[in-house]
Amino acid sequence: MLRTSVLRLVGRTGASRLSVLEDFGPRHYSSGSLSARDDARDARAYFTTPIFYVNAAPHIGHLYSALLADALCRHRRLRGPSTAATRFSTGTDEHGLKIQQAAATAGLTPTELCDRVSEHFQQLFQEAGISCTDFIRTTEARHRVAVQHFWGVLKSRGLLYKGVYEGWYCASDECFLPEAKVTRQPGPLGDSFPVSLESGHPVSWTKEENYIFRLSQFREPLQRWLRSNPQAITPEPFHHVVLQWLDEELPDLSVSRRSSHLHWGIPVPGDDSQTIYVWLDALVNYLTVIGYPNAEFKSWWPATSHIIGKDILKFHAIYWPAFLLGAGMSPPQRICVHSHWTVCGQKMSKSLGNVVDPRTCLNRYTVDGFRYFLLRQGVPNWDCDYYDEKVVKLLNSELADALGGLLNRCTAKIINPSETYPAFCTTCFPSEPGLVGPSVRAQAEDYALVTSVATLPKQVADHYDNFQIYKALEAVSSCVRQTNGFVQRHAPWKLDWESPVDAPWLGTVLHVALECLRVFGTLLQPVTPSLADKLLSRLGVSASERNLGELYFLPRFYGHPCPFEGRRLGPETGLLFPRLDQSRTWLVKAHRT
Ligand code: ME8
Repeated sequence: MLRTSVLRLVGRTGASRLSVLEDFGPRHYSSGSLSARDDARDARAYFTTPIFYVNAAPHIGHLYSALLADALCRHRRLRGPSTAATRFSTGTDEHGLKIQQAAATAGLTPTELCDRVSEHFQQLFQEAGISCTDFIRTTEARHRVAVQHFWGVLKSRGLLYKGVYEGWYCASDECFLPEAKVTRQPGPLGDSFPVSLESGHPVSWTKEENYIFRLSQFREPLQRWLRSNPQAITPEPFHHVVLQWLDEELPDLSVSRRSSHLHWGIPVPGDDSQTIYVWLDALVNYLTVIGYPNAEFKSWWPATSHIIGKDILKFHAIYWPAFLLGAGMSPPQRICVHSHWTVCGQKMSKSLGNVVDPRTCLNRYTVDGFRYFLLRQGVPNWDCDYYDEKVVKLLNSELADALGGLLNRCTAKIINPSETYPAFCTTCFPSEPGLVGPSVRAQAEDYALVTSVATLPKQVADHYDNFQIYKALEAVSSCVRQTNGFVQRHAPWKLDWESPVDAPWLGTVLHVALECLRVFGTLLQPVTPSLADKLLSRLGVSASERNLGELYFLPRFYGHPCPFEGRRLGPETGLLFPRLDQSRTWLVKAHRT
């Protein structure tokens, strides 16, 4: 009975996979806007970050996860009104042994600790411009209702039984470990103690009667789900890893702890002597947010993209889909996995004292600057090392010099005295390359620039769809460089507005460069919202002209009217991104080997 319903659900999930914008047809003419058909495809989207433990203050890794989700969500909203049905949740994971112990160590009640640290996360996310629609705390009453209901469903389907669990438990990671995943570490007095091979955190031997979930029944359904949804886990190497894990035996999973040992959690319904395992409790947050167990949750599930760090892949790619299948629901549509930020080549940890405080970074590098840095440098497939010189170098070169310099070159009074979007001259820059004539001024490289910028929005959308935001930013940055090359090649500062020969070409050079800047500003909105707003406002682009659906690059080149031509630029508001001072004291110095 169970098996039939599982198979049916897997089939349905396969059919409704998150689509990639594979078919990019221009709506009106050959520019790089996204088509309405693409927008309509997946009307609803629900993005989530992990909910973060409140045992310690947030660091740049937590902010990074939230930024990835934020950028994905903002990019989707920009695609047009039909994609506005977007939900984005984050929050704090407040139950479990880890929090119970951290509160005791800090001399606080668990509630005091949770309130305090959850507030830190909320403040950080607000400061960093995280546009979440929901912030969940697992200590909320609505969550308790959802978890206990979910538990009841698993129980009624015969998936929970009572048994004795004996083995290792790691409180820091809140997980059970087989003997093969435990090693011994030398202690300070020549003794040794058992630790998790993966995380290095201490483990302790546990033997108690718990409720056990029949996880072993789900090995094949999980394999089928992953094989028929090759994009369910992105990037691909993580998908592969999970399939490898599933090649091995999948033991049943203990999903409760004795309340005398773990009291800080949600009691098992009908059995107060047991507390629900914190990971089962935590994972259900994704359902609580969308209204579970009320039927309204069905309009958002399973249109979900979970953004997670690689450390919690097993919980999201094995336990969670198995729980969902067990409860008669579809697995999430997509799990987007990213690697970790290290500091000077080392894992960030309180005990090493190398935790980078994200609020200091936001103050130091500005909100947009630091958002840009993390999203431009963070690569999902590999760990990325943090140090301050890297931030300063990147932001000075890409935001201050390349982008800011380009804007300045095209809008400065000395070059653009009328402070307008000048006219584009089709004789100077005919749409057909290779034409010769006395007034033709465009060169082969200029046509290459037009092609690059025209196809940029689609390229960027593909990178977002493939969870490669850093590649989207790399592509924008490369086009910014190309545009600077274009301006440099034609040196508008050497052309004369008063000369009837120069003026049409001078206007055209500025028009093309401003059009490129308009595309860059529009595409940068998900990553650097304030900087993009400043840039687009300076160009005189109104709020209703900033969607990707309306992003038609250089329409005059394609023989269409341009609404910006002849328009006054917006007011001058100073440097787009002031250069950062190299001589500051560093928080984290470069690590040289
Ligand atoms: O695991 N680099 O919470 P957590 C990048 N409560 N990202 C990092 C990182 C780093 N160095 N360190 C942490 C938990 N992260 C559970 C989650 S979800 C139902 C429950 C990010 O506070 C990354 O997203 O330990 C990682 O998966 C998450 O924070 C772990 O946060």
